[in-house]
Amino acid sequence: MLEQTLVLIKPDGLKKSLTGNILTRLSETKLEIAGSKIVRVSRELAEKHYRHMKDKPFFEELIKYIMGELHDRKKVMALVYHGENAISLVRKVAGATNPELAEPTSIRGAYGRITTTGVFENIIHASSSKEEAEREIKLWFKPSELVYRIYPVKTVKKQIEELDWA
Ligand code: FUP
Repeated sequence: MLEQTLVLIKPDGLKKSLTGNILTRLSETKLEIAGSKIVRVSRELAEKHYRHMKDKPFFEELIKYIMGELHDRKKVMALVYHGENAISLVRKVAGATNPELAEPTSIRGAYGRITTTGVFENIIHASSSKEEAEREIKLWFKPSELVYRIYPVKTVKKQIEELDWA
């Protein structure tokens, strides 16, 4: 089934200079990258992304983690991978959520850790289901930022102020 999935290389992945290694591992899936960018994560975006974790005791730490406040590296790399069975292929290379239980050669198994406060610093995010992938891709990307789109789009007229080169 043709799918797209959201991958985030989290602030610890960037701080540890693992971007290249992670992209190499993800290329084993033979999926195509449909979009990519570096994002400074606002609290609003972080809370929307992790809305399903809202009641967890570690929610605040999780928000600080994805915003880069635990690593003094306030950015993530966001990517959309595109292709057949993209969601499960990327989840397999990513490994289990808990880096201690993740297969040692998976990205999380190889590079993740659990902090003394109990947060899983698991290096990357990968969408967990078709529904979550659609919600997350629409949250992180505009249609114009993707070279392949699998969700319907519409044209809207917007009058917005934006930065341009001076
Ligand atoms: P995943 O889909 O693998 O990202 O996992 P979840 O959506 O269940 O969890 C989201 C994030 O919460 C994980 F990336 C790490 C963090 N987490 C913890 O820190 N401790 C836990 O016990 C569970 C999740």
